[in-house]
Amino acid sequence: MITLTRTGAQENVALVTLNRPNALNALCRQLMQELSETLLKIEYDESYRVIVLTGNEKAFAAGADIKEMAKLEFKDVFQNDFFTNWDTLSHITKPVIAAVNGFALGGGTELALMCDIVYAGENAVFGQPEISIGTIPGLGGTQRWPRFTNKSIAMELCLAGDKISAQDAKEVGLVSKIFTVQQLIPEAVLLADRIAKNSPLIVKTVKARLCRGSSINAAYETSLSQGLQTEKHLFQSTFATNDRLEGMTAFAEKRAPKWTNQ
Ligand code: CO8
Repeated sequence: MITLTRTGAQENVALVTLNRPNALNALCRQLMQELSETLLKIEYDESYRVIVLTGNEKAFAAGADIKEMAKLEFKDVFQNDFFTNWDTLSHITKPVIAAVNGFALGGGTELALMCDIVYAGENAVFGQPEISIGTIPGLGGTQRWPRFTNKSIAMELCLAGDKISAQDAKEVGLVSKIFTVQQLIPEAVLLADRIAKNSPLIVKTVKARLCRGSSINAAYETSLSQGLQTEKHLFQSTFATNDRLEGMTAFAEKRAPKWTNQ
């Protein structure tokens, strides 16, 4: 249900494809287990620098598998923790770009919200329709939407279950760029290439939860003053790396930097 393809100009981009087309990539337990395993494999393989997460042209993911969930009782989701590992994506320290064509609903939108950058195809549809099936977002939707946008938009999405277009998603700040359906993945891979040519160590400092600190992610998880302090400490810490010295020296010497990841 998950395909992993090595791609990019330097063959260091992991293209992870949700591959359950008959159910519009609905997120069933097996798919999420395979996704979690694939992401962890990429996380610990140094030859991968950046991840692009995508689906197919009709669906990124139409949400959690409603047919599978319909049978569950409280004890299954609480005591037996049916949804274990469903949030692995949010713990990955390598940059993740979502390339969203088609439906990204419920858990599909929430996967996109967990990614660092969201590119959308012009046919993309986002939304939190859980309310219409008698439940609420469970993979972070009620928490991340207010941080990405504002209370009013978050409430509208989660209370009415409205679907929004790629253009709307760009206007509210979830999506950074929109492309044609065909151009979406090539453009996401080009972006991944631009990220991958930087020092992995410094990329990690921008993105990752190093000792629970991070730079951009801190903006979503702390107050402004704590976030500014985290940024300052991480900025200072780059001066303990060779890659910071190399990057600045290479600029002054008008040459490309040679990263050693140290
Ligand atoms: N679950 C299971 N099957 C699905 C799902 C789904 N979410 N979405 C689509 N499918 C299946 C359909 O049942 C259909 O199967 P079949 O051919 O066997 O009948 C097939 O995919 C094609 O779907 P449609 O015929 O419905 O295609 P349409 O183009 O007519 O409609 C829609 C596309 C609008 C996307 C429609 O399928 C739809 O509304 N899907 C459900 C969307 C939804 O409500 N998603 C939210 C689910 S709840 C959720 O995500 C909560 C996440 C919280 C997780 C918590 C973890 C801790």
